[in-house]
Amino acid sequence: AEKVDGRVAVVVSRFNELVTERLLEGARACLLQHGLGEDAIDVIHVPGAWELPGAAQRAAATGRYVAIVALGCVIRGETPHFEYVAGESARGLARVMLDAGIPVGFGVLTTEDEDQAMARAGGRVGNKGWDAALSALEMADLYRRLEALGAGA
Ligand code: INI
Repeated sequence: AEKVDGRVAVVVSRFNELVTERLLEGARACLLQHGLGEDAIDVIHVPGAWELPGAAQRAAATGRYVAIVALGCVIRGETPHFEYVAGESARGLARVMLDAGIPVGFGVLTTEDEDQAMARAGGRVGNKGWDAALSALEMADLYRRLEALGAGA
């Protein structure tokens, strides 16, 4: 299991809030179960998935976090600009991850309808918020070990 010392920011969008609050529950449960204290988890809300990269970038720039978890839900059925919102959210988050050099767990659902979204937010297909948090922890641990290698430890 991963050993992570440090703080984690969970950036979560309010659009499709019924879904994203469940993703948040999953992510928080995962972080707590892996030994992070309540006080080591900062939850940052933004309006929609479009806003996730900007908030993640600012959070990373504080230097306060060993990892970021981004949570959102873009549903195709409800928006013709699905491709733009979902695509730019993913692209922006990938860029933050590489520019800032800290892991960004990707927990942005992109589905055809609300049923598929709910199934992945604590329903029959699991909770992608949990999965994104777990991946972020694994990567934070990996970065820490690689850094120790570089330092000759
Ligand atoms: N934001 C989402 O997170 N999910 C969506 O499905 C969505 N739709 O349907 O448009 C959405 N749009 C809002 C967008 O993320 C921004 O908040 C908005 O464009 C203001 O910048």
